[in-house]
Amino acid sequence: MPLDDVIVSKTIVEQFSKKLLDHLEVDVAVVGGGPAGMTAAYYLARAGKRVSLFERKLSVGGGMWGGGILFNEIVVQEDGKAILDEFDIDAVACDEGYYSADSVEAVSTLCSKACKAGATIFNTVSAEDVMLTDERVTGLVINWSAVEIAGLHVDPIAVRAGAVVDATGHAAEIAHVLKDKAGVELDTPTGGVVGEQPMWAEVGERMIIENTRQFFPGAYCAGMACNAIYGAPRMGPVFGGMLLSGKKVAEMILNDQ
Ligand code: 48F
Repeated sequence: MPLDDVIVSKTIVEQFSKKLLDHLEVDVAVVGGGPAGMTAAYYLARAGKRVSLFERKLSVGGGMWGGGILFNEIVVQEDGKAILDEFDIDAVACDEGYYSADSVEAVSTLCSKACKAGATIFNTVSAEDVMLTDERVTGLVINWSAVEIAGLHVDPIAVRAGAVVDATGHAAEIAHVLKDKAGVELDTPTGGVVGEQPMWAEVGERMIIENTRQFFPGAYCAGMACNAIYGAPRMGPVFGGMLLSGKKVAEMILNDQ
């Protein structure tokens, strides 16, 4: 059969439209496809939740691809290694308690496992706002990243979600929307986004687990966003905390829903 270019186009439009329609109401909407967001999406989907993940960029992976200064290796500690094992990501034992993994294998495997578990990833889509109903986050407002980048005046669409996860990394974008735009009080020591602290991996990695929380009704955080929201150190290319935070937020939501 000769290939018909228009049938190719029709197939894409039909299938994508179906996928989007199927995900306008979900149990959990994750914002950000870095290591924390993808880990959260995996555990939630594996437990049977309807999960969509929105990633601004063309590729998922966030800050994981480049390892440290573009040396594409990541470091995890003992706890993080257990998650790499669960995902079947190879890790090499280096100094005692330090493991290294290839960042490309790590990103691609997290992504593949999240998709195979049933999470649906929408790349090139940015969450620009939340739906806030009766003092609770009830969903996201999304638009094409291309629209955002071009600065076009194009209205977004809405996605209803039982829970929203801010996995946007250092920027903590959903928390900022809630604080700066909606003006609501977050469940943090200052009521706002406290802001991340300078690098201190030991404390940052410990705090990120404590800071993985529901910071406003319906809104949870995972990954570096947690330390940005609650005011804890960054940790550079140590990724155990990102994976553990993604797993913890999934467990919290599963417990709450
Ligand atoms: O930054 P990112 O990798 O966050 P993470 O999962 O991991 C942090 C580490 O990579 C690193 C670190 C380790 O020590 O500190 O930074 O917490 O991934 C965040 C993703 O969210 C996307 C962004 O493009 C990135 O891929 N993102 C951010 N804001 C939005 C968004 C938004 N409003 N809508 C959609 N995607």
